Amino acid sequence: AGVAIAEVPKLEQKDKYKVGFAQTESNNPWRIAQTNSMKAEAEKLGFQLVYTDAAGSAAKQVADVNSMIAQGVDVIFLAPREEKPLIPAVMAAKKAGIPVILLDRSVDPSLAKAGEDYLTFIGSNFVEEGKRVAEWLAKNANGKSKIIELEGTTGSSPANDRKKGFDEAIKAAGGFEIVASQTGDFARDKGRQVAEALLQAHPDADVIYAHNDEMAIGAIAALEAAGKVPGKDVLVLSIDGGKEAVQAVVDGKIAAVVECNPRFGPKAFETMMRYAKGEKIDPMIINDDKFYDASNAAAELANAY
Ligand code: GYE
Repeated sequence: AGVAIAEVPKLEQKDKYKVGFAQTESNNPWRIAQTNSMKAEAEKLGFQLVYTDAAGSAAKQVADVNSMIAQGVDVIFLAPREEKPLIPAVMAAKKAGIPVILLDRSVDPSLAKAGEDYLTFIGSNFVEEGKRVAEWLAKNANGKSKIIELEGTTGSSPANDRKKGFDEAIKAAGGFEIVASQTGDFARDKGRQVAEALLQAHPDADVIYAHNDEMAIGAIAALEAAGKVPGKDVLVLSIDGGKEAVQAVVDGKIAAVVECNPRFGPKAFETMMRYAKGEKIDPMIINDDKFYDASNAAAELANAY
């Protein structure tokens, strides 16, 4: 075996940086809020931002990172679409001497390590998010027990971990059954279509757990089209906490949402500059997530992205 360099490339201290941000897709309000937050912070600091949008393709995202390397950026912020396919991009940046900071999604921990191959992961604890949804359900199910799970993008860290956290906690709670679990790719219309098919196959399902707001909103459309009343016949649960979903909680259509905050800009750039100063950076920087249900949604609506 060759000699692996167990160190993240250094970052020089400078007044102005050229920074890459490799976004994964822009098909939902969460992604747009994240991009806007990154752009606003770069502008505030007077840094040049090289922004790319992989449009839902891991292969394009790898190419985007390679192009940033060729353009000589100082640092790369990467929101890896899936855990495994983005490993070559992380390794290529390391080899080129460019530190990588993972934003909001992670890569396979057996293939790339924080503090060695990339600097750190900044984002939510997705296992915990799924667990919080399950624990809320266990307390507030009112006899409902047959769950349809709409998974996020296959192979992405939030889909893997939101499933793990929820499934384990719901099993531990006892009395529930996940009757179907299928991907809706974190997308509204895919979520609607998958929910429609699964509701036909499992007409007795009375809970829908969606790994993000977009699929939950799609599922609400599927329920209404099937003549069911969301919030009454079927409890809908979600993660993200964007305005539209928090409004749906106010309206009684979504029962509860765990927030996943997309406003990464300030923390992302602050972390990068602390690293340049020579500070030690934690391998994981975990965001605090709020929780919305009927008890606080109206009051929190104005704060939602
Ligand atoms: O929940 C979803 C987005 O990676 C945490 O990706 C993020 C997720 C978020 O497209 O809406």
